[in-house]
Amino acid sequence: MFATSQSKFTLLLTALVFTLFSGMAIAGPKAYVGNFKDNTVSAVDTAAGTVVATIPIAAGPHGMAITPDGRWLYVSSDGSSTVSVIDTSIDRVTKTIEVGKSPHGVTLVPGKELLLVAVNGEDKIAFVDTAKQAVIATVSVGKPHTIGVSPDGKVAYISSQVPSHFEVVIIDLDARKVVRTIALDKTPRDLEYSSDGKAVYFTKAGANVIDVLDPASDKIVAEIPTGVSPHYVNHPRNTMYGMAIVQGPGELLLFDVKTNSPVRSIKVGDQPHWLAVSGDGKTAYVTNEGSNTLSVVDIASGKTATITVGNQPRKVAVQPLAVGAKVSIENFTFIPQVITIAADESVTWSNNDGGPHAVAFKDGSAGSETLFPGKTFSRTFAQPGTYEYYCSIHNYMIGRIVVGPR
Ligand SMILES: [Cu+2]
Repeated sequence: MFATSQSKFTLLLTALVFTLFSGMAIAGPKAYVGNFKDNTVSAVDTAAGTVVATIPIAAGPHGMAITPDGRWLYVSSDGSSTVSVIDTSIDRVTKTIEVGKSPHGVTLVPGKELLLVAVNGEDKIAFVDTAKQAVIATVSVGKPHTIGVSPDGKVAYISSQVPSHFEVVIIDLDARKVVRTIALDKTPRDLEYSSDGKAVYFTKAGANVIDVLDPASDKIVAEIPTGVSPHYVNHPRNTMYGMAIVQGPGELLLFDVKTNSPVRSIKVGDQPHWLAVSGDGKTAYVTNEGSNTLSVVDIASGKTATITVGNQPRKVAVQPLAVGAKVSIENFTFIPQVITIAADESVTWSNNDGGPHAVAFKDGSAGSETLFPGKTFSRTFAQPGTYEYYCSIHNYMIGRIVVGPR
């Protein structure tokens, strides 16, 4: 009798909790914006278009890099000597790493647990082991600003801003040695290695062009005309066009990466600074330092929307759409909340929490038994589609598997 009424009560409570939380939306990937004047980082939910957290950070948020799974964000502070590590599942700084005075650009090395930091104030590149969260090596480079790394993780190209000795410095990352330098006539600004590995792009102060360097020959093979004061430049992942931020006219310039010629200019805000592209390559997020906004640009149509962030927004990074097959259950949360896989791939959930959880699907298809701490559950998804799921013990814990074509 007692057992029955207790289980009835549990059922009722579960139904109530489910009703309360079933209206909760799954958040989109987040964009992170460093507000240079406020010493904060704004976390923007790109699905809702709203700032969902403002994270205090050491003075002068400068370079930003986000891990491919979208979990960890690294932010250097040029008014300080640290790189802050933000856990994006809680939007808080969980560690600060001492790297040396006035760190500028930060870049993750593909395929390695390695973050490179341009320590401008101490004329060196710091190699940060992201597992140990500590500097494990340094290589001397004069006044380094930004770092582009080849997709195979073997070489880094660095813009070096030593007065009247401007150059691009090339480091062999395995040997941890400077192997070549390329002399320049003007101060290099942003430098990026294209995601397809075919070009290194950079801009220079006082030159209204994008320099295109062929990493196979280390020769400058083209100069693409821009408006006044080009800054960020790259050919981001999953995009058809190369992209540059042109500060003078306040524009996002799209260029053809085969012919190295301009295609289209899209008006953004005042004094734009940087951009990041969504994981599907469809949307560009542009910081506008002069208008304290983030422009959200639909690349295909050129349509823009605006989100107000903090003061003097400079760098921006966007969580990629997490691709892969692993969901970690931590702190009553599925991390990442949304993942995309191809049909016939499987997903494994690991309970890394202190108590039991269980995976249940909204369509009623087979979920897991109760997963005690340390236990895992795997399921293969044969059919493309969107699979919403939740924890049958804590209904407010929700997630989504997006299964694409084979
Ligand atoms: Cu649970």
